[in-house]
Parts: sequence; structure tokens; C-alpha cells
Amino acid sequence: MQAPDPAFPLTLYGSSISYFTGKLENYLRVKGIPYRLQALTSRRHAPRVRAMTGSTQMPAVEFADGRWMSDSTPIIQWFETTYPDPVVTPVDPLQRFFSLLLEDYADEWLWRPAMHYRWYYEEGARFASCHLANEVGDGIPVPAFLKRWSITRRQRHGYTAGDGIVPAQVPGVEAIYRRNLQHLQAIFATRPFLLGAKPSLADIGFSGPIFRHFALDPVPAEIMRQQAPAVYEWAARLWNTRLEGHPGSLLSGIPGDWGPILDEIGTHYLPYLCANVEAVAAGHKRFDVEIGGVQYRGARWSRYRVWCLQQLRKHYTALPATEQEAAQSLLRRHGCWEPLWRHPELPIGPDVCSRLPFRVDEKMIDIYS
Ligand SMILES: N[C@@H](CCC(=O)N[C@@H](CS)C(=O)NCC(=O)O)C(=O)O
Repeated sequence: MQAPDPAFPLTLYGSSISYFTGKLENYLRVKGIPYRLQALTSRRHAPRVRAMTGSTQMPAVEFADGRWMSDSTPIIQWFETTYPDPVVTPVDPLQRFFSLLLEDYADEWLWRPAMHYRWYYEEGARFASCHLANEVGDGIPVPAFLKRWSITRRQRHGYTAGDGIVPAQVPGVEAIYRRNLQHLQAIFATRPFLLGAKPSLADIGFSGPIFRHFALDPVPAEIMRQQAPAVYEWAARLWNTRLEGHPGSLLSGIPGDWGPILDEIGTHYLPYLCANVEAVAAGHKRFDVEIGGVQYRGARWSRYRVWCLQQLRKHYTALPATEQEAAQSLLRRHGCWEPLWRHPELPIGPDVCSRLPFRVDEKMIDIYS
């Protein structure tokens, strides 16, 4: 394994087409933190990454001093606390809470249409499997066509057909993407970033699905270019923006045009999180659920997403009283309040994931294998 480059404080292990690697790269770039991207190859790097973080998921960060981190959301929170300047997470408590909500939604719900477009269509699967076979599969002594075949098969079994997307429901899953494009197009047609004239945490959250999936994979990228060019432009703008010395400022409050996204969270994402809580509580690794008219069959449980819901509640509870009131009223208006609290008890221990971002709680990660 290559030693960390002393010119860079960080080595980022991941893939140049990975959702969460792209999200963290956007964060590090906006923040002005230099890093070196190292392909996390299954053969040469994965064993060490697992030993040092508890998981092989990407991205993983290695500091020159030997510390390691995993999981983009707590990694970003750690950087924001340890190196607050320039700040990416809004300082205003209400904006911070709703930005964390949007980040979680982009991480965990837009993941589904993003994986769908990449692996369902031959065009997407050919591009991504060729890329990953060379990048992540480098050094594995099997023919390239076999690597491509096994990567495609694994991803479809783990994240598309094998995660509840039956063929009849494909239009419903694609509609999630198209609606989100419309919501975002309306925003970026009027200002450069989600919360005003400079990037903030919500932009970083949306960069996960958009930068390395929707704006890159052949099928969704063409839809974006045709139907939401302002979103396409935003993805490049974010990549090219540094906060240091940036003259832009944030709007105050929660912009009204976030409303349609909050509606999606209230009618789709949070009801899905509730169904996932029920599955985990019942010990069902697979569950059927209807969300917004889309019937998912045999979706995989995710213990990690129970933790995500627990985190959202913690962020709400940590708000000062007046902000709690304002947040509650906005959450109610968009159908988010009831599902946020529907299940008073979550099937999760209080100390789960408490060592993040330095150590992943292995029992919470349901990586498909
Ligand atoms: N919550 C994690 C999720 C990381 C994640 O799921 N990364 C994907 C690649 S984008 C991965 O490594 N998946 C593991 C696998 O499919 O084996 C984060 O935010 O970093």
C-alpha cells in the first residue's frame, strides 16, 4: 500500500464514479482542503481500509498522521467542527437542521433512482462496469469481461432489481428523478446555489446523486441536459467553487422553493424510513412497501437508515425552543412531522455508530455481498 503523500494531508480512497466519494470531494474542494484520490481497489486497498475503519465502503479518508475516517456525513460534521473556517454548514440553527435533512434525503433516497439509472440500462451498466473493472478491480487476475459481468450482476442484485425495484415500477422510480430535477431546475434558474449565492451543506448533499450519477451516467445525464440544464450547470459550478474569499452570502430562513423537496421528503423518504424501521424491528431483511404509488417488492432492510432517522430526530431535539417551533410548523406543512416521529421507539441502541467517523459500526452496515 502506498504511503500517504506528504504534500497532501489526506488520501481519499474511493472511485472517481462513486456517489459518496463525489460528495466528499465536492465538500473538500469547496472547503479548500487538498486531498489525493486513490482508487480503493478490492485487492490492494480494501483489506487495509476494512482493518482501519471497520468497513470497505467508500470513501475512506486516511490522514498523514495515521488516522482514518469513514462515512461522508459524520466526516463532514467532523471537519465542520474541527476546522470551521470557511464554514459550509449554515450557522443559523433552522437552516442547519433543514440542510441536514436535505443531505440525508439526497444520500439515502435519491440513491435508489441513481443506482437504478446506472445499473438498469445497458448503456449505464456498460460504462460503469468497464470503469469499475479497471479502477476498483485493478489487479484481480480474471478477464475483464468477467469482472464487468460480476460487477453488473452484484449491483443489480444488491441495489436495483434486488432492492425492490420490479420492472413494472421502473416508471415510478424514474419519476422520482424527474420530479427532483424539476424542483432543482426551478431553484437554480433563480440563484446559483440551494441557499443563496454561495455553496452550503445542502449543495454538498445533492452533489452525491447528481455529480457522480445523474450528471454522468448516459441516460439520466441526457434527461438532465434536456430538461434541467440549470442543474447540469450547478453541478459544474459547485465543483469549481471555493468558499475561501467567496463574496456570496446565504439567504435568510428556509426558501419557499425548498417546499417541493420537503414534500418529497414527507410523502416518500420519511414513509420509506418508517417502513424500514418496521422491517428492522420485526427482523425482516426484506420487505414490501408502497411509497407514493410505487410498489417496492423485497426491498432490503437497512439498519444504517434507522440510525439516519435517529440522527434527524437528534438534530431536531438539539434545536433551541423557538427554532423547534418554527421547524415543527414547516415540517408539518410538508407532511414530514408525523412520519419523523411515527415510531416512538427505534430498533437501535443509544451508542450505535458512536465511534463514527473514526470507526464504522459493522453491524449497522448492510453491504450487499
Ligand atoms: N453512508 C456512507 C455510504 C457509503 C457508500 O455506501 N458508498 C458506496 C459507494 S458510493 C459503497 O462503498 N458501497 C459498498 C458496496 O457496494 O460494496 C457514506 O456516506 O459515506
